[in-house]
Amino acid sequence: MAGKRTFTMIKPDAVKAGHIGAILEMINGAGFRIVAMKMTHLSSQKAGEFYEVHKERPFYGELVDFMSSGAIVAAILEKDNAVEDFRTLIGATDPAKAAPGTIRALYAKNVGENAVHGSDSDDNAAIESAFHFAVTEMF
Ligand code: 3AN
Repeated sequence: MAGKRTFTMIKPDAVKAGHIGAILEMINGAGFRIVAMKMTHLSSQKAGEFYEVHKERPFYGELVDFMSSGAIVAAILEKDNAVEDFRTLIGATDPAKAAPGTIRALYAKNVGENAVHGSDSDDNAAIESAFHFAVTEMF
């Protein structure tokens, strides 16, 4: 059964460009409830741990540098079919291929600096949520 929660980050490019409000508006408008949220700055060590699964990919170093280059907004979102519906809302990894009207089509710069993260499975949503939030920070 599809889960009810997913995890997202508004990435440093979108935070720097002033898109936090517009992106949260789209998230709420699509019917997601915010369960947890914080603005924070990942150290390169923390960013490296978060993206450990991509360690062997050629862009890993670039990704870790980018994700630790400025503040992010981390959040847990709730909705039926959360993981899949959120990936539809954000669009393809490469904004040039993202469907019109998706968050990445509107706000991402390129495949690396792509405005938002969205978990790719229920298991990863739970792991990523626990990475950023204590149970007492989830409402
Ligand atoms: P998604 O975020 O859509 O699940 P993944 O899991 O393939 O995409 O990649 C994780 C992150 O790695 C992306 N959000 C993006 O920031 C970065 N990334 C993916 N592909 C590339 C690439 N070809 N060059 C640079 N960065 C990339």
